[in-house]
Amino acid sequence: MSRSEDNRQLATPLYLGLDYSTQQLKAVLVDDNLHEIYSTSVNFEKDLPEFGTTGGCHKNGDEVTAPTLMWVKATDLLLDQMKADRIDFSKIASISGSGQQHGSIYWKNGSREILANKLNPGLTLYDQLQDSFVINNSPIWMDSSTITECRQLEDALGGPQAVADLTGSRAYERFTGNQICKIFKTAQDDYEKCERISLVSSFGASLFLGDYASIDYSDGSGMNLMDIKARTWAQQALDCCAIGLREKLGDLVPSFQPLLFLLITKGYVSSYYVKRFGFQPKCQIIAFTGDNPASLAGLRLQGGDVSVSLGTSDTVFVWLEEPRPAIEGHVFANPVNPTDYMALLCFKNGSFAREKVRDSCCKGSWETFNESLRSTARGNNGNIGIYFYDTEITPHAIGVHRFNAAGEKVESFDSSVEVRALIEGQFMGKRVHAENLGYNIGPSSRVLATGGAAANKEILQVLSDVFNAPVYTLKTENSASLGAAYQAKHGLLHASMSFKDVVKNAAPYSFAVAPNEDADKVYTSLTHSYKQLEEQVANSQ
Ligand code: XUL
Repeated sequence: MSRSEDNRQLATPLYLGLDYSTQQLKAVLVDDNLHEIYSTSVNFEKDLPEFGTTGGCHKNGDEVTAPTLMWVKATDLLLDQMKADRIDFSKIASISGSGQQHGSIYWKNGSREILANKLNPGLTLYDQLQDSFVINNSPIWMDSSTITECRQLEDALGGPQAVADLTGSRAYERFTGNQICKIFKTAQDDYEKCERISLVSSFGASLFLGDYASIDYSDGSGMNLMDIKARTWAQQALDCCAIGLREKLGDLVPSFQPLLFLLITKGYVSSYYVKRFGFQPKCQIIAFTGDNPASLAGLRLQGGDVSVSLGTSDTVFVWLEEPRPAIEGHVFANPVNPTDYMALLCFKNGSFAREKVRDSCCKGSWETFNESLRSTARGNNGNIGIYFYDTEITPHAIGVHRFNAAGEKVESFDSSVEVRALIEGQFMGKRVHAENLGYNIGPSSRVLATGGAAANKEILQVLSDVFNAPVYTLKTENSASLGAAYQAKHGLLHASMSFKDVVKNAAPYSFAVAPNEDADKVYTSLTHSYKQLEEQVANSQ
Protein backbone atom coordinates (compact mmCIF):
# COMPACT_ATOMS: atom_id res chain seq x y z
CA MET A 1 0.00 0.00 0.00
CA SER A 2 1.42 3.39 -0.95
CA ARG A 3 1.70 6.21 1.54
CA SER A 4 -1.04 8.34 -0.05
CA GLU A 5 -3.48 5.45 0.03
CA ASP A 6 -2.45 4.90 3.60
CA ASN A 7 -3.28 8.51 4.46
CA ARG A 8 -6.56 8.44 2.61
CA GLN A 9 -7.61 5.36 4.52
CA LEU A 10 -6.74 7.01 7.79
CA ALA A 11 -8.56 10.24 6.95
CA THR A 12 -11.57 8.67 8.62
CA PRO A 13 -10.07 6.30 11.16
CA LEU A 14 -12.35 4.14 13.23
CA TYR A 15 -11.54 2.54 16.57
CA LEU A 16 -12.87 -0.82 17.65
CA GLY A 17 -13.68 -1.63 21.27
CA LEU A 18 -14.59 -5.19 22.27
CA ASP A 19 -16.00 -6.48 25.54
CA TYR A 20 -15.80 -10.15 26.51
CA SER A 21 -18.34 -9.91 29.33
CA THR A 22 -20.05 -12.69 31.26
CA GLN A 23 -23.09 -12.96 29.02
CA GLN A 24 -21.96 -11.62 25.67
CA LEU A 25 -19.19 -10.45 23.41
CA LYS A 26 -19.83 -6.92 22.27
CA ALA A 27 -18.21 -4.71 19.64
CA VAL A 28 -18.46 -0.92 19.42
CA LEU A 29 -17.00 1.18 16.61
CA VAL A 30 -16.36 4.88 17.20
CA ASP A 31 -15.26 7.55 14.75
CA ASP A 32 -12.39 9.97 15.26
CA ASN A 33 -14.59 12.17 17.49
CA LEU A 34 -15.32 9.07 19.57
CA HIS A 35 -18.97 9.06 18.59
CA GLU A 36 -20.41 5.58 18.49
CA ILE A 37 -21.31 4.66 14.93
CA TYR A 38 -21.98 0.93 15.19
CA SER A 39 -22.38 -1.83 17.73
CA THR A 40 -23.20 -5.50 17.64
CA SER A 41 -23.01 -8.43 20.01
CA VAL A 42 -23.06 -12.20 20.34
CA ASN A 43 -25.07 -13.53 23.26
CA PHE A 44 -23.42 -16.69 24.58
CA GLU A 45 -26.57 -18.45 25.79
CA LYS A 46 -28.82 -17.49 22.87
CA ASP A 47 -26.43 -17.42 19.90
CA LEU A 48 -24.17 -20.28 20.99
CA PRO A 49 -26.63 -22.79 22.54
CA GLU A 50 -24.30 -25.69 21.70
CA PHE A 51 -22.19 -24.74 24.75
CA GLY A 52 -25.19 -25.19 27.05
CA THR A 53 -24.45 -22.20 29.28
CA THR A 54 -26.92 -20.24 31.33
CA GLY A 55 -26.02 -16.58 31.14
CA GLY A 56 -22.63 -17.49 29.65
CA CYS A 57 -21.46 -19.86 32.38
CA HIS A 58 -21.79 -23.27 33.98
CA LYS A 59 -22.43 -23.47 37.72
CA ASN A 60 -21.49 -26.52 39.71
CA GLY A 61 -21.86 -25.68 43.40
CA ASP A 62 -19.35 -22.97 44.16
CA GLU A 63 -17.39 -23.70 40.99
CA VAL A 64 -18.34 -21.44 38.08
CA THR A 65 -16.72 -21.75 34.66
CA ALA A 66 -17.19 -20.77 31.03
CA PRO A 67 -16.09 -22.86 28.02
CA THR A 68 -12.95 -21.23 26.65
CA LEU A 69 -13.82 -22.25 23.08
CA MET A 70 -17.19 -20.50 23.42
CA TRP A 71 -15.32 -17.19 23.55
CA VAL A 72 -13.28 -18.24 20.49
CA LYS A 73 -16.41 -19.13 18.52
CA ALA A 74 -18.10 -15.91 19.64
CA THR A 75 -15.16 -14.01 18.12
CA ASP A 76 -15.71 -15.79 14.76
CA LEU A 77 -19.42 -15.03 14.91
CA LEU A 78 -18.98 -11.40 15.89
CA LEU A 79 -16.63 -10.71 12.98
CA ASP A 80 -18.97 -12.55 10.58
CA GLN A 81 -21.83 -10.36 11.79
CA MET A 82 -19.75 -7.23 11.24
CA LYS A 83 -18.88 -8.44 7.75
CA ALA A 84 -22.57 -9.12 7.00
CA ASP A 85 -23.28 -5.57 8.21
CA ARG A 86 -20.74 -4.39 5.59
CA ILE A 87 -18.31 -2.88 8.07
CA ASP A 88 -15.22 -1.62 6.24
CA PHE A 89 -12.56 -3.28 8.39
CA SER A 90 -9.82 -1.42 6.50
CA LYS A 91 -10.87 1.82 8.25
CA ILE A 92 -10.12 0.48 11.74
CA ALA A 93 -6.91 2.11 12.96
CA SER A 94 -6.64 0.23 16.25
CA ILE A 95 -8.41 -2.26 18.47
CA SER A 96 -8.64 -2.52 22.24
CA GLY A 97 -10.94 -4.47 24.47
CA SER A 98 -12.10 -5.45 27.89
CA GLY A 99 -13.07 -8.64 29.61
CA GLN A 100 -14.89 -9.82 32.72
CA GLN A 101 -12.22 -9.61 35.40
CA HIS A 102 -10.39 -12.48 37.12
CA GLY A 103 -11.25 -15.33 34.66
CA SER A 104 -8.27 -17.37 33.42
CA ILE A 105 -7.32 -19.19 30.21
CA TYR A 106 -4.68 -21.93 30.04
CA TRP A 107 -2.88 -22.12 26.67
CA LYS A 108 -1.34 -25.49 25.79
CA ASN A 109 2.36 -25.80 24.90
CA GLY A 110 2.74 -25.02 21.20
CA SER A 111 -0.29 -22.73 20.89
CA ARG A 112 1.77 -19.59 20.48
CA GLU A 113 3.19 -21.11 17.28
CA ILE A 114 -0.35 -21.77 15.99
CA LEU A 115 -1.50 -18.24 16.82
CA ALA A 116 1.56 -16.58 15.32
CA ASN A 117 2.24 -18.67 12.23
CA LYS A 118 -0.32 -21.31 11.47
CA LEU A 119 -3.75 -19.68 11.29
CA ASN A 120 -5.34 -20.40 7.90
CA PRO A 121 -7.60 -17.49 6.83
CA GLY A 122 -9.87 -19.94 5.03
CA LEU A 123 -10.92 -21.53 8.34
CA THR A 124 -12.52 -20.26 11.54
CA LEU A 125 -10.55 -19.64 14.74
CA TYR A 126 -12.83 -22.17 16.42
CA ASP A 127 -11.75 -24.90 13.98
CA GLN A 128 -8.09 -24.12 14.42
CA LEU A 129 -7.85 -23.57 18.18
CA GLN A 130 -9.70 -26.75 19.19
CA ASP A 131 -6.61 -28.22 20.79
CA SER A 132 -5.02 -25.07 22.16
CA PHE A 133 -6.17 -25.09 25.78
CA VAL A 134 -5.25 -27.45 28.61
CA ILE A 135 -8.30 -26.55 30.67
CA ASN A 136 -11.48 -26.45 28.58
CA ASN A 137 -13.59 -24.63 31.15
CA SER A 138 -12.14 -21.37 32.39
CA PRO A 139 -12.85 -20.44 35.99
CA ILE A 140 -14.60 -17.04 36.04
CA TRP A 141 -15.31 -14.27 38.53
CA MET A 142 -18.44 -15.93 39.93
CA ASP A 143 -16.40 -18.88 41.22
CA SER A 144 -16.06 -19.01 45.00
CA SER A 145 -14.33 -22.35 45.43
CA THR A 146 -10.88 -21.21 46.58
CA ILE A 147 -11.31 -20.25 50.22
CA THR A 148 -8.47 -22.64 51.21
CA GLU A 149 -6.09 -21.00 48.73
CA CYS A 150 -7.10 -17.53 49.99
CA ARG A 151 -6.35 -18.44 53.62
CA GLN A 152 -3.03 -19.95 52.52
CA LEU A 153 -2.02 -16.73 50.75
CA GLU A 154 -3.06 -14.51 53.66
CA ASP A 155 -1.28 -16.72 56.17
CA ALA A 156 1.90 -16.78 54.10
CA LEU A 157 2.01 -13.02 53.50
CA GLY A 158 1.10 -11.87 57.01
CA GLY A 159 -2.69 -11.54 56.99
CA PRO A 160 -5.46 -9.91 54.94
CA GLN A 161 -4.22 -6.32 55.34
CA ALA A 162 -0.69 -7.33 54.29
CA VAL A 163 -2.06 -8.95 51.11
CA ALA A 164 -4.14 -5.80 50.48
CA ASP A 165 -1.11 -3.54 51.02
CA LEU A 166 0.91 -5.56 48.52
CA THR A 167 -1.68 -6.42 45.85
CA GLY A 168 -4.49 -3.85 46.34
CA SER A 169 -7.03 -6.34 47.75
CA ARG A 170 -7.09 -8.95 50.48
CA ALA A 171 -7.29 -12.52 49.10
CA TYR A 172 -10.56 -13.10 47.24
CA GLU A 173 -11.85 -16.42 45.96
CA ARG A 174 -12.44 -15.12 42.44
CA PHE A 175 -9.03 -13.44 42.14
CA THR A 176 -6.91 -15.23 39.56
CA GLY A 177 -3.90 -16.13 41.71
CA ASN A 178 -6.08 -18.20 44.02
CA GLN A 179 -7.74 -19.85 41.02
CA ILE A 180 -4.36 -20.71 39.51
CA CYS A 181 -3.19 -22.08 42.86
CA LYS A 182 -6.19 -24.43 42.94
CA ILE A 183 -5.44 -25.67 39.41
CA PHE A 184 -1.78 -26.14 40.30
CA LYS A 185 -2.81 -28.31 43.26
CA THR A 186 -5.62 -30.27 41.63
CA ALA A 187 -4.51 -30.55 37.98
CA GLN A 188 -0.73 -30.36 38.08
CA ASP A 189 -0.31 -32.21 34.76
CA ASP A 190 -2.46 -29.64 33.00
CA TYR A 191 -0.58 -26.85 34.71
CA GLU A 192 2.70 -28.23 33.43
CA LYS A 193 1.39 -28.54 29.87
CA CYS A 194 0.37 -24.88 29.94
CA GLU A 195 2.78 -22.36 28.39
CA ARG A 196 0.79 -19.18 29.07
CA ILE A 197 -2.01 -18.13 31.41
CA SER A 198 -4.14 -15.26 30.12
CA LEU A 199 -6.89 -13.23 31.72
CA VAL A 200 -10.12 -12.98 29.69
CA SER A 201 -8.93 -9.54 28.56
CA SER A 202 -5.42 -10.55 27.47
CA PHE A 203 -6.85 -13.72 25.89
CA GLY A 204 -9.09 -11.55 23.67
CA ALA A 205 -6.08 -9.39 22.77
CA SER A 206 -4.05 -12.55 21.99
CA LEU A 207 -6.63 -13.73 19.46
CA PHE A 208 -6.33 -10.45 17.53
CA LEU A 209 -2.57 -10.05 17.96
CA GLY A 210 -1.78 -13.60 16.87
CA ASP A 211 0.55 -13.91 19.84
CA TYR A 212 0.31 -13.96 23.62
CA ALA A 213 -0.72 -10.48 24.69
CA SER A 214 0.66 -9.00 27.90
CA ILE A 215 -1.63 -8.59 30.88
CA ASP A 216 -2.25 -4.91 31.64
CA TYR A 217 -1.66 -3.29 35.02
CA SER A 218 -5.35 -2.65 35.79
CA ASP A 219 -6.67 -6.14 35.13
CA GLY A 220 -3.45 -7.55 36.59
CA SER A 221 -4.48 -5.84 39.84
CA GLY A 222 -7.39 -8.32 40.12
CA MET A 223 -5.17 -11.37 40.59
CA ASN A 224 -3.70 -10.98 44.12
CA LEU A 225 -0.36 -11.42 42.33
CA MET A 226 0.74 -7.92 41.31
CA ASP A 227 2.59 -5.42 43.48
CA ILE A 228 0.08 -2.60 43.14
CA LYS A 229 2.60 0.19 43.75
CA ALA A 230 5.56 -1.17 41.74
CA ARG A 231 3.31 -2.64 39.02
CA THR A 232 5.43 -5.77 38.80
CA TRP A 233 4.63 -9.36 39.70
CA ALA A 234 4.94 -9.81 43.47
CA GLN A 235 7.33 -12.74 43.76
CA GLN A 236 6.15 -13.68 47.29
CA ALA A 237 2.59 -14.01 46.04
CA LEU A 238 3.66 -16.00 42.95
CA ASP A 239 5.69 -18.34 45.16
CA CYS A 240 2.61 -19.02 47.25
CA CYS A 241 0.50 -19.96 44.25
CA ALA A 242 2.42 -22.24 41.93
CA ILE A 243 5.88 -23.24 40.74
CA GLY A 244 7.13 -21.57 37.56
CA LEU A 245 4.25 -19.09 37.45
CA ARG A 246 6.30 -16.04 36.46
CA GLU A 247 7.14 -17.53 33.02
CA LYS A 248 3.52 -18.47 32.39
CA LEU A 249 2.22 -14.96 33.07
CA GLY A 250 4.48 -12.94 30.73
CA ASP A 251 5.15 -9.23 31.24
CA LEU A 252 2.81 -6.56 32.55
CA VAL A 253 2.11 -3.40 30.51
CA PRO A 254 0.16 -0.13 30.97
CA SER A 255 -3.51 -0.51 30.01
CA PHE A 256 -3.23 1.72 26.93
CA GLN A 257 0.05 0.20 25.70
CA PRO A 258 0.35 -0.67 21.99
CA LEU A 259 1.27 -4.34 22.14
CA LEU A 260 4.30 -6.02 20.61
CA PHE A 261 4.38 -9.10 18.38
CA LEU A 262 6.79 -11.78 19.62
CA LEU A 263 8.07 -9.07 21.99
CA ILE A 264 9.97 -7.39 19.14
CA THR A 265 7.91 -5.84 16.35
CA LYS A 266 4.83 -3.61 16.50
CA GLY A 267 1.73 -5.51 17.48
CA TYR A 268 -0.45 -5.15 14.40
CA VAL A 269 -3.56 -7.25 13.86
CA SER A 270 -2.69 -10.82 12.85
CA SER A 271 -2.51 -11.37 9.07
CA TYR A 272 -5.33 -13.90 9.58
CA TYR A 273 -7.80 -10.99 9.98
CA VAL A 274 -6.22 -8.98 7.16
CA LYS A 275 -6.79 -11.86 4.74
CA ARG A 276 -10.12 -13.09 6.07
CA PHE A 277 -11.91 -9.79 6.81
CA GLY A 278 -9.89 -7.06 5.10
CA PHE A 279 -8.39 -5.36 8.19
CA GLN A 280 -5.56 -3.02 7.24
CA PRO A 281 -2.17 -4.62 7.97
CA LYS A 282 -1.18 -1.73 10.26
CA CYS A 283 -4.22 -1.92 12.51
CA GLN A 284 -2.58 -1.68 15.94
CA ILE A 285 -3.63 -3.85 18.88
CA ILE A 286 -3.68 -1.96 22.18
CA ALA A 287 -3.62 -3.87 25.48
CA PHE A 288 -7.05 -5.08 26.62
CA THR A 289 -8.13 -4.53 30.24
CA GLY A 290 -10.81 -5.57 32.76
CA ASP A 291 -14.41 -4.49 32.30
CA ASN A 292 -14.40 -2.29 35.40
CA PRO A 293 -11.25 -0.36 34.43
CA ALA A 294 -12.58 -0.11 30.86
CA SER A 295 -15.84 1.30 32.23
CA LEU A 296 -13.89 3.94 34.17
CA ALA A 297 -12.41 4.94 30.81
CA GLY A 298 -15.85 4.77 29.16
CA LEU A 299 -17.27 7.07 31.84
CA ARG A 300 -14.28 9.40 31.32
CA LEU A 301 -13.63 9.77 35.04
CA GLN A 302 -10.96 12.28 36.05
CA GLY A 303 -8.88 12.91 39.16
CA GLY A 304 -11.18 13.49 42.17
CA ASP A 305 -14.26 11.97 40.49
CA VAL A 306 -16.39 9.14 41.75
CA SER A 307 -18.94 7.17 39.77
CA VAL A 308 -21.86 5.48 41.43
CA SER A 309 -23.80 2.83 39.55
CA LEU A 310 -27.21 2.37 41.13
CA GLY A 311 -28.46 -1.06 40.10
CA THR A 312 -29.54 -4.32 41.72
CA SER A 313 -26.23 -4.05 43.52
CA ASP A 314 -24.51 -0.67 43.67
CA THR A 315 -20.98 -0.28 42.36
CA VAL A 316 -18.64 2.63 43.01
CA PHE A 317 -15.50 3.58 41.08
CA VAL A 318 -13.20 6.10 42.68
CA TRP A 319 -10.24 7.84 41.10
CA LEU A 320 -7.38 7.68 43.64
CA GLU A 321 -3.99 9.34 43.73
CA GLU A 322 -2.75 8.01 47.06
CA PRO A 323 -4.44 4.67 47.73
CA ARG A 324 -4.79 3.09 51.14
CA PRO A 325 -5.73 -0.53 50.38
CA ALA A 326 -8.14 -1.92 52.96
CA ILE A 327 -9.70 -5.28 53.69
CA GLU A 328 -12.89 -4.07 52.04
CA GLY A 329 -12.95 -2.99 48.40
CA HIS A 330 -10.29 -3.22 45.73
CA VAL A 331 -7.53 -0.92 44.58
CA PHE A 332 -6.53 -1.35 40.93
CA ALA A 333 -3.97 0.46 38.81
CA ASN A 334 -5.73 3.31 36.99
CA PRO A 335 -6.30 2.35 33.34
CA VAL A 336 -5.90 5.81 31.82
CA ASN A 337 -3.29 7.51 33.99
CA PRO A 338 -0.19 5.39 34.64
CA THR A 339 0.67 6.86 38.03
CA ASP A 340 -2.81 6.87 39.57
CA TYR A 341 -5.18 4.24 40.92
CA MET A 342 -8.85 3.39 40.94
CA ALA A 343 -10.93 1.78 43.65
CA LEU A 344 -13.81 -0.57 43.06
CA LEU A 345 -16.42 -1.03 45.75
CA CYS A 346 -19.42 -3.36 45.47
CA PHE A 347 -22.50 -2.97 47.65
CA LYS A 348 -24.91 -5.88 47.60
CA ASN A 349 -27.90 -3.99 49.02
CA GLY A 350 -28.75 -1.61 46.18
CA SER A 351 -32.10 -1.39 44.36
CA PHE A 352 -33.43 -4.37 46.21
CA ALA A 353 -33.20 -2.49 49.53
CA ARG A 354 -34.61 0.71 47.99
CA GLU A 355 -37.57 -1.22 46.60
CA LYS A 356 -38.14 -3.00 49.89
CA VAL A 357 -38.39 0.29 51.80
CA ARG A 358 -40.52 1.81 49.01
CA ASP A 359 -42.93 -1.12 49.41
CA SER A 360 -43.01 -1.15 53.22
CA CYS A 361 -43.15 2.62 53.77
CA CYS A 362 -44.65 4.07 50.58
CA LYS A 363 -47.11 1.40 49.40
CA GLY A 364 -44.88 0.73 46.42
CA SER A 365 -44.98 4.32 45.15
CA TRP A 366 -41.81 6.11 44.07
CA GLU A 367 -43.80 9.36 44.15
CA THR A 368 -44.48 8.89 47.89
CA PHE A 369 -40.86 7.82 48.39
CA ASN A 370 -39.64 11.03 46.72
CA GLU A 371 -42.09 13.11 48.74
CA SER A 372 -40.61 11.59 51.91
CA LEU A 373 -37.14 12.68 50.79
CA ARG A 374 -38.40 16.19 50.03
CA SER A 375 -40.26 16.56 53.32
CA THR A 376 -37.50 15.43 55.68
CA ALA A 377 -34.54 17.51 56.79
CA ARG A 378 -31.04 16.90 55.44
CA GLY A 379 -29.28 14.87 58.10
CA ASN A 380 -32.61 13.32 59.21
CA ASN A 381 -32.35 15.06 62.60
CA GLY A 382 -29.48 12.73 63.47
CA ASN A 383 -31.36 9.49 62.83
CA ILE A 384 -29.19 6.92 61.07
CA GLY A 385 -30.13 3.60 59.47
CA ILE A 386 -28.14 0.66 58.12
CA TYR A 387 -30.17 -1.60 55.81
CA PHE A 388 -28.35 -4.81 54.98
CA TYR A 389 -31.27 -7.09 54.05
CA ASP A 390 -28.79 -9.40 52.29
CA THR A 391 -25.35 -10.06 53.74
CA GLU A 392 -23.50 -6.95 52.65
CA ILE A 393 -20.12 -7.14 50.94
CA THR A 394 -18.92 -3.69 52.05
CA PRO A 395 -18.75 -4.18 55.02
CA HIS A 396 -19.32 -7.86 55.67
CA ALA A 397 -22.45 -7.58 57.85
CA ILE A 398 -26.19 -8.29 57.83
CA GLY A 399 -29.42 -6.89 59.28
CA VAL A 400 -31.37 -3.68 59.62
CA HIS A 401 -30.04 -1.38 62.34
CA ARG A 402 -31.60 1.96 63.34
CA PHE A 403 -30.09 4.56 65.66
CA ASN A 404 -31.47 7.83 67.05
CA ALA A 405 -29.52 11.07 67.29
CA ALA A 406 -27.97 9.93 70.58
CA GLY A 407 -26.58 6.82 68.84
CA GLU A 408 -29.04 4.55 70.69
CA LYS A 409 -30.55 1.58 68.94
CA VAL A 410 -34.26 1.99 68.11
CA GLU A 411 -36.79 -0.53 66.78
CA SER A 412 -38.42 1.55 64.07
CA PHE A 413 -38.62 4.94 62.36
CA ASP A 414 -41.60 6.83 60.97
CA SER A 415 -42.06 6.02 57.29
CA SER A 416 -40.56 9.21 55.92
CA VAL A 417 -37.61 9.08 58.36
CA GLU A 418 -37.04 5.47 57.27
CA VAL A 419 -36.89 6.48 53.59
CA ARG A 420 -34.33 9.20 54.23
CA ALA A 421 -32.35 6.99 56.61
CA LEU A 422 -32.08 4.33 53.92
CA ILE A 423 -30.89 6.67 51.16
CA GLU A 424 -28.55 8.67 53.41
CA GLY A 425 -27.22 5.43 54.92
CA GLN A 426 -26.53 3.92 51.49
CA PHE A 427 -24.63 7.00 50.33
CA MET A 428 -22.77 7.63 53.59
CA GLY A 429 -21.63 3.98 53.42
CA LYS A 430 -20.24 4.62 49.94
CA ARG A 431 -18.46 7.77 51.12
CA VAL A 432 -17.01 6.06 54.20
CA HIS A 433 -15.58 3.15 52.22
CA ALA A 434 -14.28 5.39 49.42
CA GLU A 435 -12.54 7.54 52.06
CA ASN A 436 -11.17 4.44 53.79
CA LEU A 437 -9.37 3.63 50.51
CA GLY A 438 -7.85 7.10 50.25
CA TYR A 439 -10.54 9.17 48.49
CA ASN A 440 -10.73 12.89 49.31
CA ILE A 441 -13.59 15.03 48.13
CA GLY A 442 -12.02 18.10 46.52
CA PRO A 443 -13.39 21.38 45.13
CA SER A 444 -13.47 19.99 41.57
CA SER A 445 -14.84 16.55 42.50
CA ARG A 446 -17.80 15.31 40.49
CA VAL A 447 -20.14 12.40 41.06
CA LEU A 448 -21.25 10.52 37.97
CA ALA A 449 -24.44 8.56 38.55
CA THR A 450 -25.49 5.68 36.31
CA GLY A 451 -27.93 2.78 36.47
CA GLY A 452 -31.71 2.64 37.00
CA ALA A 453 -31.99 4.82 40.10
CA ALA A 454 -29.93 7.59 38.44
CA ALA A 455 -33.21 8.67 36.80
CA ASN A 456 -34.55 9.70 40.25
CA LYS A 457 -33.58 13.34 40.99
CA GLU A 458 -34.57 13.18 44.67
CA ILE A 459 -32.22 10.26 45.23
CA LEU A 460 -29.48 12.08 43.29
CA GLN A 461 -29.96 15.17 45.48
CA VAL A 462 -29.09 13.13 48.58
CA LEU A 463 -26.09 11.66 46.73
CA SER A 464 -24.93 15.16 45.84
CA ASP A 465 -25.37 16.40 49.41
CA VAL A 466 -23.61 13.43 51.02
CA PHE A 467 -20.61 13.81 48.69
CA ASN A 468 -20.90 17.63 48.64
CA ALA A 469 -20.31 17.55 44.88
CA PRO A 470 -22.38 18.09 41.74
CA VAL A 471 -23.96 14.99 40.21
CA TYR A 472 -23.94 14.29 36.49
CA THR A 473 -25.51 11.45 34.54
CA LEU A 474 -24.52 9.68 31.34
CA LYS A 475 -26.17 6.99 29.24
CA THR A 476 -23.91 4.04 29.72
CA GLU A 477 -25.21 0.73 28.42
CA ASN A 478 -21.86 0.23 26.67
CA SER A 479 -19.42 1.77 29.10
CA ALA A 480 -16.88 -1.11 28.97
CA SER A 481 -16.80 -1.57 25.18
CA LEU A 482 -16.95 2.19 24.64
CA GLY A 483 -14.09 2.65 27.12
CA ALA A 484 -12.14 0.04 25.16
CA ALA A 485 -12.74 1.96 21.92
CA TYR A 486 -11.51 5.17 23.67
CA GLN A 487 -8.42 3.27 24.82
CA ALA A 488 -7.83 2.10 21.23
CA LYS A 489 -7.41 5.74 20.20
CA HIS A 490 -5.59 6.69 23.42
CA GLY A 491 -3.11 3.87 22.78
CA LEU A 492 -2.12 5.39 19.44
CA LEU A 493 -1.75 8.90 20.87
CA HIS A 494 -0.63 8.37 24.46
CA ALA A 495 2.91 9.59 23.91
CA SER A 496 1.68 13.06 22.96
CA MET A 497 -1.80 13.37 24.46
CA SER A 498 -3.48 12.74 27.81
CA PHE A 499 -6.60 10.57 27.97
CA LYS A 500 -8.56 13.67 29.02
CA ASP A 501 -7.62 15.37 25.74
CA VAL A 502 -8.25 12.24 23.70
CA VAL A 503 -11.89 12.07 24.91
CA LYS A 504 -12.67 15.78 24.93
CA ASN A 505 -15.11 15.52 21.98
CA ALA A 506 -17.03 12.53 23.34
CA ALA A 507 -20.73 13.01 24.26
CA PRO A 508 -21.12 15.49 27.18
CA TYR A 509 -22.49 14.53 30.59
CA SER A 510 -25.91 15.80 31.66
CA PHE A 511 -25.83 17.95 34.77
CA ALA A 512 -28.39 16.62 37.30
CA VAL A 513 -28.13 18.38 40.70
CA ALA A 514 -25.78 20.49 42.84
CA PRO A 515 -25.22 20.08 46.58
CA ASN A 516 -27.12 22.33 48.99
CA GLU A 517 -25.10 24.99 50.80
CA ASP A 518 -25.26 23.27 54.15
CA ALA A 519 -24.33 19.85 52.73
CA ASP A 520 -20.75 19.83 53.98
CA LYS A 521 -21.73 20.97 57.46
CA VAL A 522 -24.52 18.39 57.75
CA TYR A 523 -22.86 15.34 56.25
CA THR A 524 -19.23 15.56 57.36
CA SER A 525 -20.21 14.94 60.98
CA LEU A 526 -23.16 12.65 60.21
CA THR A 527 -20.91 10.48 58.01
CA HIS A 528 -18.46 10.27 60.89
CA SER A 529 -21.25 8.99 63.16
CA TYR A 530 -22.42 6.58 60.46
CA LYS A 531 -18.89 5.20 60.18
CA GLN A 532 -18.69 4.48 63.91
CA LEU A 533 -22.12 2.83 63.95
CA GLU A 534 -21.36 0.70 60.90
CA GLU A 535 -18.08 -0.46 62.45
CA GLN A 536 -19.94 -1.29 65.65
CA VAL A 537 -22.47 -3.38 63.68
CA ALA A 538 -19.82 -5.18 61.61
CA ASN A 539 -17.59 -5.88 64.62
CA SER A 540 -20.45 -7.34 66.63
CA GLN A 541 -21.18 -10.04 64.00
C1 XUL B 1 -15.01 -7.35 39.70
C2 XUL B 1 -15.82 -8.51 39.30
C3 XUL B 1 -16.90 -8.33 38.30
C4 XUL B 1 -16.50 -8.82 36.95
C5 XUL B 1 -17.77 -8.83 36.11
O1 XUL B 1 -14.11 -7.62 40.71
O2 XUL B 1 -15.62 -9.61 39.74
O3 XUL B 1 -17.30 -6.98 38.23
O4 XUL B 1 -15.48 -8.05 36.41
O5 XUL B 1 -17.56 -8.76 34.79
